[in-house]
Amino acid sequence: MEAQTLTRANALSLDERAYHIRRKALRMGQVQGQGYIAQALGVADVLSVAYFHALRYRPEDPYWEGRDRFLLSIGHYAIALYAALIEAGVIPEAELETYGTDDSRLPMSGMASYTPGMEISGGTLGIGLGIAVGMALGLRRKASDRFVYNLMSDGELDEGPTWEAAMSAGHWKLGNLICLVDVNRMQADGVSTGVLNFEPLAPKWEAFGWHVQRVDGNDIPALVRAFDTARSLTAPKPRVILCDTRMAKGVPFLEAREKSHFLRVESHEWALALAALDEGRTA
Ligand SMILES: Cc1ncc(C[n+]2csc(CCOP(=O)(O)OP(=O)(O)O)c2C)c(N)n1
Ligand SMILES: [Mg+2]
Repeated sequence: MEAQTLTRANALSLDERAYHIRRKALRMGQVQGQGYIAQALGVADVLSVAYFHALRYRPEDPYWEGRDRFLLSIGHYAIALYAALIEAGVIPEAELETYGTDDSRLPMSGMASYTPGMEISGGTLGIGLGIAVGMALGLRRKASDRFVYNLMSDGELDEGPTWEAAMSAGHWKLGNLICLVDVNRMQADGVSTGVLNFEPLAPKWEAFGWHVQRVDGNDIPALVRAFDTARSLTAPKPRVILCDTRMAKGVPFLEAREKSHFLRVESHEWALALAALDEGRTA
């Protein structure tokens, strides 16, 4: 089954997967007319490398015990993960059209009980890493060789429980835990470092006992190298990949929007957004 996952990954390039993830996120945004679209476009390359290079999973059996766990600590990024799960074949493509509507399995905030492949429920920021630490400890006790990935945002660096969890992971030397931080430098109230300066970021994680890498989160080859390093390292310590991403990456007129946390897009602009994405792809 792992071989099947690899075959799927090889069928299309990671660039193409990221492009498909962006297109699907835009389509879901269009269904609602608004949403956390800039985050989805920004983190699409990270998700492409996660789901089509690194993670072990069975699309037809999302709760397979042998899967790597992928936790979405940031419930509002659900649109991004849905796009990746649809691209990965975990969720049927047609469900994309139900995004955020009544009775949909794809609510606007990530809910574990609604959606296959959604490991935890989101909404309250700052708790994903603590859950990931617990899962990593549990897998270690079962002598499992699977990884727990936790995708979190830079806004969550303002939350105290993040650092309690980070300290615990260092204390327990959780080599099976890989944290991905989407450093898009933005949060609801404005520029992240203006709200609460978290820099210098790498030394903070290092001081908590983590192996730290900082990469351009929109550079797929760099992400592949970082994931490979995180997975192959023998040092008994948790690993964090700080991913510097650009919000709305791939759609320049949305990249230029200042209020990027929750984008409202006019009905005529969706076609323009898709055209801009396609143009960037062929350029
Ligand atoms: C504990 C908690 N506090 C506040 C909020 C409200 N909130 C929702 S999204 C958000 C911004 C958090 O920053 P980040 O995730 O970096 O924002 P983005 O990059 O998506 O703009 C906030 C404060 C929340 N969901 N949970
Ligand atoms: Mg942010």
